[in-house]
Amino acid sequence: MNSQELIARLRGGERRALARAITIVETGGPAARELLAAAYPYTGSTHVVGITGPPGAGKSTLVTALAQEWRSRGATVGIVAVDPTSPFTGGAVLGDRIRMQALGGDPGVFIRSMASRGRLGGLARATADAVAMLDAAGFAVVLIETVGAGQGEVDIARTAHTTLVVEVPGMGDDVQSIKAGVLEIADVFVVNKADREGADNTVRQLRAMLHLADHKPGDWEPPVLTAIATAATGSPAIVDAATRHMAHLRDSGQAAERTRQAAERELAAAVQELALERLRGPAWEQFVARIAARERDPYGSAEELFGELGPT
Ligand SMILES: Nc1nc2c(ncn2[C@@H]2O[C@H](COP(=O)(O)OP(=O)(O)OP(=O)(O)O)[C@@H](O)[C@H]2O)c(=O)[nH]1
Ligand SMILES: [Mg+2]
Repeated sequence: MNSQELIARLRGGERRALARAITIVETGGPAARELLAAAYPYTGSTHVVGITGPPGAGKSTLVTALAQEWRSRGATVGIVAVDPTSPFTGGAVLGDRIRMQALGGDPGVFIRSMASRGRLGGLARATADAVAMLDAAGFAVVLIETVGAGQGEVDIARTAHTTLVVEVPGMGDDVQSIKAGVLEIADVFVVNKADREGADNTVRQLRAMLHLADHKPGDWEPPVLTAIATAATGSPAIVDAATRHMAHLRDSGQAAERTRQAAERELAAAVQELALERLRGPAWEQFVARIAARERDPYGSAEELFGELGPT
């Protein structure tokens, strides 16, 4: 089946075509590029929502509850669960399957787990490409679950229009530790496990922290909401906030600017991927060895490699 045909089937609602398309883009290479090119005209209408937070915060449970809330409003939902720690789709993912079981059998929901397979450009790239497939397939909302707040998650968050940062009560003084990185990417804070003691305190601390942050008039003010994901409590307010955030992005012109930035990142990544693929010829290892031995420098070597490509 060629790319055009696969995209046509995926757009026609064939789940197996969608699953196959995601596998292809996850693997990368020329086949992935061809597929992305065929899908590209049909992308750009999905609301992409990232959900991040520490291990065990209840992200998968919350994703399930939010997906149900969006479904009840008539929106179709794609879910991408990213596990950067596992080279395969391992144990955590199995747990997710169970957690997200409530969504099984709903044709308006598509769940996919992704793990790092050492693809060039990394997991963030593979995730963005998987999201593009769900986008082309017409899902109104795509939820991306990632653990923690490392650089990888920040990169993945850039794929999202709206980033929900999930915290849990009992952070205590640890509230300091979430400041870096997370504050910049959080559009909505969710204090999950609000059935536990200390939720009010965590909400207060987060609000105090946000109050100290730089803030210009007209900026989006990240709300701090509570949830009991296991009881689906708080989901309507969270979905409302995410929807309001997307409207804010559109009204303020930030959505267009983000689209431009994303386009530039995609172009830069494509150029990098293509350049590496073309230049990793027979001479590559020799260059590597000579650079390692300090006989050559990386920049001069790169220029020579590009020169060997000849004029195009
Ligand atoms: N008490 C309580 N437990 C919850 C709540 N939400 C989730 N849990 C429980 O917390 C545990 C972890 O939930 P997950 O949804 O797997 O958390 P996660 O953040 O996806 O975990 P990882 O993906 O492994 O990082 C499970 O046992 C859930 O049942 C909540 O609101 N209250
Ligand atoms: Mg999870």
